[in-house]
Amino acid sequence: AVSPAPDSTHRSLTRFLIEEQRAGHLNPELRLLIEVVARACKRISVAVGKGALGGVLGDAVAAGGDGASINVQGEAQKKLDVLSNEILLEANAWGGHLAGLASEEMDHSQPIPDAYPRGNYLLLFDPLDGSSNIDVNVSVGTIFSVLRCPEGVAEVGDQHFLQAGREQVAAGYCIYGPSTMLVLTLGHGTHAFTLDREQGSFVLTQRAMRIPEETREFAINMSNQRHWETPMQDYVRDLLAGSEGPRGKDFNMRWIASMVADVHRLLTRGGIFIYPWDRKDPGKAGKLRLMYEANPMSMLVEQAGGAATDGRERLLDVLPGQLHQRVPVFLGSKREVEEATRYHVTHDSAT
Ligand code: P6P
Repeated sequence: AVSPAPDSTHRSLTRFLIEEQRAGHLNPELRLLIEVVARACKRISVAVGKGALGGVLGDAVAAGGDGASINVQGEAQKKLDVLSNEILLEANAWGGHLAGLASEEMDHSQPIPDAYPRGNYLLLFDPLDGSSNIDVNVSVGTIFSVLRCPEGVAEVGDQHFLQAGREQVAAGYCIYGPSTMLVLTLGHGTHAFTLDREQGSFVLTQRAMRIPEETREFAINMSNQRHWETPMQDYVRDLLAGSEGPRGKDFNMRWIASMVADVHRLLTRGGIFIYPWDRKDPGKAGKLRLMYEANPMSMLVEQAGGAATDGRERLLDVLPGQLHQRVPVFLGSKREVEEATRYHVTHDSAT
């Protein structure tokens, strides 16, 4: 029998990472980090998949037992938020590949405990993004970002994480949907792996994802429309005018309100995802967090041929001022992101 051509065999994540290491795209320490995060995501997938049968739905209870537990974002934590955070912390403590971790669910970053060896990387994550969708059985996900720890740091603190998104050495998410998929970039393309539950391993199912440069699909929460700034109002007005307006084509809208699911859709078939600044919370620059939501998603999108801005400048060039800062997000099909950004830049230069 003729053996299958080398590329016809499904590659496991491990084989893919070995080949990337051989290509010089990552070193053994970073490979271990990615494999540990992927293994933690498999455990989160099992917990999420149990739903009501796992006894982990609903709000986490505050330590004192009275009322819901509230995180640093001021949001009620779900039991699965806390569980997912613990799974990622425990999985990454002993490996020796990290100098510290930061999470949406933790007020401050944490150095690796003294009991374990320390490595050269910093891991940031949103352990379970979109968790308000858990209770209504909608896809949610884990988002992660990897930075290098600056040289000669004895004890990692928040300030060591404050690097622009262009400094990321790897980024990815795991989406817990009808299938569980890990989408990953090491700076050489964006690649998708599907969890084979029988083997318990991620299998490469899409190498080098490409986002179409044009799109007819936008994702935004329209209920905030009256709170947007003028260029945002103008841009969406023209989208809604469709073929009868200046854009000359009709658009469709999707909003899952789970960033991982909305971004996975546009990575797969194109689209633009927007969470703009709004005057509902004028003190906050939008709702999404720069370090562990916008930056990793922007790297994945750019590596797939898309674009990402904060409405004015490239998102990966935004210099962070604090760990949990928020940022307006425009990302997806390159031409559409450029068009939405043009409305903002033109408006600014005219005022
Ligand atoms: P809204 C989920 O809570 C999240 O952080 C993102 O996953 C999602 O894109 C956004 O907020 C949804 O926000 O205001 O539409 O509920």
